[in-house]
Amino acid sequence: MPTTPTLAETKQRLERTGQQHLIAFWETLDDARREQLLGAIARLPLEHLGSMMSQAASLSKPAAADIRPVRPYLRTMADADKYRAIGDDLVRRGKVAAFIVAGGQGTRLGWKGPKGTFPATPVAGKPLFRVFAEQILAAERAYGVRIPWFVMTSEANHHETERFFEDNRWFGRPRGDTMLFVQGMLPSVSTAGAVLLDQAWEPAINPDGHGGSLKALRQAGALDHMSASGIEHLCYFQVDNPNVHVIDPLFLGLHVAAPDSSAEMSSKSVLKRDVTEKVGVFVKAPRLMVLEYSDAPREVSEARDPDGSITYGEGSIAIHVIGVDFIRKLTDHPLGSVLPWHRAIKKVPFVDPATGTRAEPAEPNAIKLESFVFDALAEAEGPIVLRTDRVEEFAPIKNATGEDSPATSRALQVERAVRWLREAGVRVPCHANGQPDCTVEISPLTARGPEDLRRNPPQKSIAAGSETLL
Ligand code: UD2
Repeated sequence: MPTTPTLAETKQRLERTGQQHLIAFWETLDDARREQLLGAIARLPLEHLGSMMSQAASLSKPAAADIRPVRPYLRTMADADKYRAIGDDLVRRGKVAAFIVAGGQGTRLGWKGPKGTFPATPVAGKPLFRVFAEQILAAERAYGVRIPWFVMTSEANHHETERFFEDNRWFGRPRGDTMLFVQGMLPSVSTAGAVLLDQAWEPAINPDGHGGSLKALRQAGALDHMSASGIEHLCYFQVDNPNVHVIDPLFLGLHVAAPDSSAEMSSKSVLKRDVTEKVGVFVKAPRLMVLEYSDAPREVSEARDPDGSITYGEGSIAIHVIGVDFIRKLTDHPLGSVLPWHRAIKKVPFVDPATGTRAEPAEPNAIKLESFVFDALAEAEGPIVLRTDRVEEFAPIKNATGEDSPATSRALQVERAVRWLREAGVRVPCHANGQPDCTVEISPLTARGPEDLRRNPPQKSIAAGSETLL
């Protein structure tokens, strides 16, 4: 453990980097707070802030003329079975781990705890973390293998997340097969470049984005752990999507064996619902990238092919497979990773160093820097995209109401369950408008897809108006 720098050393560093105001209240602090402040300052990348901010400010967006559509693989492709078998083999040989990013603050949902503790499923109200854990457990049973699960949290939710896993006895999996680690934090900075103080003894900090997950994996020793246990590929997903197929053999098979893939990084897409849907899309410019909806010129976001289909329609659902060696390559960098910095201008409460009063700004006053994991695609050799089906794999919970809310997610979860049951020959009652006349939930431990239901049908029909948990 490195020792905390002394006050004299810290003063010199603050003077060198123009951040002296961070110790403006030194004389008013007790010993414990002083120690806390020196430790917090020691963790700030003050020497690099200027270059990070100017890099973020000059981040260029591709011009419309340089943007081309991508050609995704389709689940219905002719040799899907061949790739599925390759993926199955990879999982069976213990080459694969699951990786969730769960460090976000989940402010839009308005849920007080970590988002993974949110009750998400339509009948049992299972929390998101349980849904994912049961999927992993089901895959472990099906393949007869242990699948480690890496869980990235942030300083704001780590302890609560850990307690939740503990209270739930690690969801029936061996304790050592789930590894929780904390992502990095960065200072929130005024538009003039001064690090803000959240309290007189505490700089304002924010999580460094899901792109920070790569550096965090390395710093937590997770990459070494993976290499030592033979894990070569990580199935990356977000905390907000209960319909994700955490372990998908077709996706894994394409990632390692598609002719144009070099197994560094692969991504899943769904077709955009309409041109105005607010999702990032995969484009080539000329390298594969995710173009955020806010960055897309209108002639790109609204372009249509002669047959009426959306030209740039491959929406990103934030599901990737990432090679462990590729993460090592990306994180061989003095700042932890080669990913570019993005900036967001936000309202951040702060203590005014001149007056000592804490202000709640009415207007955005601060720059938060973060990096995005999908920017790694531009660094990858031969990244590929697999288009999947929206109902099958994308039921995000982001907002309290309206689009991408718990209600829309539950409806999609039911729609998928009904689809699986019908494919397996189970009769499902419906209303005159075709909507199912039942609420049904299929536990990942009951079936990982319609094939499991076909092999092992739970019942012949579902009762009208029922709430059924299978
Ligand atoms: C993300 C994508 C969007 C689309 C969508 C699909 C970005 C910028 N946009 O939008 O293009 O693919 O998802 O659902 O990513 N997280 C951390 N640490 C952080 C920040 C986020 O772990 O510092 C996690 C967070 O817990 C969540 C995920 O990353 O699991 C997505 O975060 P978000 O809610 O900020 O992204 P969103 O929904 O705006």
